[in-house]
Amino acid sequence: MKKTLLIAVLLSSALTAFSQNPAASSRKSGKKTLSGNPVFPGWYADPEAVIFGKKYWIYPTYSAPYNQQVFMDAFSSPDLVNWTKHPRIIDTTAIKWAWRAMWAPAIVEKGGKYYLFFGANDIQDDKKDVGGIGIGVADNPAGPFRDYLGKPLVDKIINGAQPIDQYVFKDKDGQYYLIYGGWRHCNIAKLKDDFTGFVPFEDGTTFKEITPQGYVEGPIMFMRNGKYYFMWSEGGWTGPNYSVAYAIADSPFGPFERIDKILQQDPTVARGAGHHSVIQVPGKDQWYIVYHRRPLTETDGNHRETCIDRMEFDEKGFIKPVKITVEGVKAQPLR
Ligand code: FUB
Repeated sequence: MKKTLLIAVLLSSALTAFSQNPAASSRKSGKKTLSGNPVFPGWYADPEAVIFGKKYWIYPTYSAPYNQQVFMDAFSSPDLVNWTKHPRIIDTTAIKWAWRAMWAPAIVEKGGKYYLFFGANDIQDDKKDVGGIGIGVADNPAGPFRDYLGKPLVDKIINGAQPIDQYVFKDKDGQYYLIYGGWRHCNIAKLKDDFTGFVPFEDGTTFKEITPQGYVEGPIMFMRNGKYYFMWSEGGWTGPNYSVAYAIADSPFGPFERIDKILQQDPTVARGAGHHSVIQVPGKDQWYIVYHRRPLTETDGNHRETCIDRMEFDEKGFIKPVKITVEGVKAQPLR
């Protein structure tokens, strides 16, 4: 082969390899086409991901020592790749009874208002400690959120569940449920229409325990093809083995039988992958898992970062094990 031809062949194959590497071509064009993981800088855990209008939003816990957890930031994105920080959407100056450990936000929009459910104070003894699950309300997803009730919505330890790690699930009939609980117990309760309290179930009880085997904390629920998917975190959140497992049922009350673990550490990528939420691209069977994990170089329990990866189902509807990545996900603008 002539020298010039050889150079041309080598150049062309190098260019092909470059264009097939999204991270490299993204860097070259200056336009980010992959989110990368973490998707934004800083120590942020327990991410609640939602779609409001044409934007993705993530509401995480500010991951720091408990006494410094006196506010929450939020992040919005048009495409999962480019994120804007909205600082201090809520803080304890607006919530008189909350003073530390503001954790695990869960947000819903209803009637043009945004309701941000959060845990505060990490109560250990409901006879002595004030705190539990509260609600902030705002006219805008970026806040500022003010105290909706002036007191916690749940301030007792019921069925053994610490009042933390709330998730608000809207059923197909429009009914909203609060699903929550730490200390290896999970409860479900029917929310009143205006979220000011609960409606008892027909048997007279208000809180039903739906704890599956292995459950520790961080519950979420969603529907796909008429089935109720219940997911939760297992293991200790400060350690490497924190992870996510799931169950499927025909009702939001279960029974939920643990199927498998689908998110966990990868010793070549990160440790302690857990406490997640999921988002579905509207109108498509395309899903993302939004979770926190700890960089391999970090051992401090609070050093948790928010990441996004694809979540896929097999033909029977089971969730496939998630591959956690450094490159994250491709741009997915909302239409
Ligand atoms: O971020 C504080 C706590 O860590 C959460 O409430 C738990 O679920 C764990 O992620």
